[in-house]
Amino acid sequence: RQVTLYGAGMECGASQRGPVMGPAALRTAGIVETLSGLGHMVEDRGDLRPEPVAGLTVPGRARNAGAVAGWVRALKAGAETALAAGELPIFLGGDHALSAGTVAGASAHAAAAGRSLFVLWLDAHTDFNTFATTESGNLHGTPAAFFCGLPGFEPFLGGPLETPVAPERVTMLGIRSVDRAEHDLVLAHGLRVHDMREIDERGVAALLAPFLDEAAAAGAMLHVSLDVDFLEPEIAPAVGTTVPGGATFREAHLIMEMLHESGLVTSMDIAELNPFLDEAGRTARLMVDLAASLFGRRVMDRQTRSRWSR
Ligand code: DIR
Ligand code: MN
Ligand code: MN
Ligand code: MN
Repeated sequence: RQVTLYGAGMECGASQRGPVMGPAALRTAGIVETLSGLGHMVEDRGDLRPEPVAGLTVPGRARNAGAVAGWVRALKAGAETALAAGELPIFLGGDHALSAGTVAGASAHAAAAGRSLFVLWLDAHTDFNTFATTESGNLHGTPAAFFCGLPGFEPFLGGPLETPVAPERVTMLGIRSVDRAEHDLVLAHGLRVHDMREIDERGVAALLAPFLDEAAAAGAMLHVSLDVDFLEPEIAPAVGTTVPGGATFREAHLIMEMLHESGLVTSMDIAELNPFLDEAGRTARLMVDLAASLFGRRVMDRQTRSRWSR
């Protein structure tokens, strides 16, 4: 399958400047060469541009709603087009509001293809605020609520989302910062949220395995959305919203290796990289290395196919 890269250097959903440079940093860290070197056909399609959205005003605290809406519309269309063309698109962020567009596009494509969409959300945050609950006004805290079809997001598309993702098909790993109202919404909608405590106690493999088994049994598409702040800040400092106690290097790589062996991933986001906060590119390089694990890099060829082989 052709792997395609799309820059989505939005930062209007974030609190700090810098994510606009994320796509360039991932390219500089060698994402094209790394994935090509694993034997994939990789094509960098350059940067997407937001659609112009004029005169959009929203009640409440949300900041830059019009600018974010322009990106959401462009990314939804971009994801649908890429998937319809048989590509495996990777969206290079850019703040995490980008996933409102990419996941909406993936779910629209899945619905048209008669398949279900599963979403793996790797993040310190559940990003399940709405226009009504956001305390910060930063719309990167809302994309999961949007693509699960919660009410009040009409400004994003200029109407309702016609193909929401079923919340029970969303698994979140790495969670350790959730606002109060957001917490209640997540529980009410039945997402599978595994916080860091659960990772400590059970390990990432035990949490991820049943989700992948279910997605495989359903013949589903799988979108993976990776927020840099999923990771422990000591290994991934280049993000504006670090939270201590994140996933370790090996936990993150194990997830990527399992995803590769599942053969299920059909689209991906790498979100929230802020190169302005990086240390000599080490976070950008780590993100590229994680992508490499998802696309098949490993140390030893296994003698026996693991349960993740298909
Ligand atoms: C917080 C933080 N829940 C908010 N969210 C972040 O602003 O809604 N998401 N940082 O990445
Ligand atoms: Mn996020
Ligand atoms: Mn986050
Ligand atoms: Mn964020």
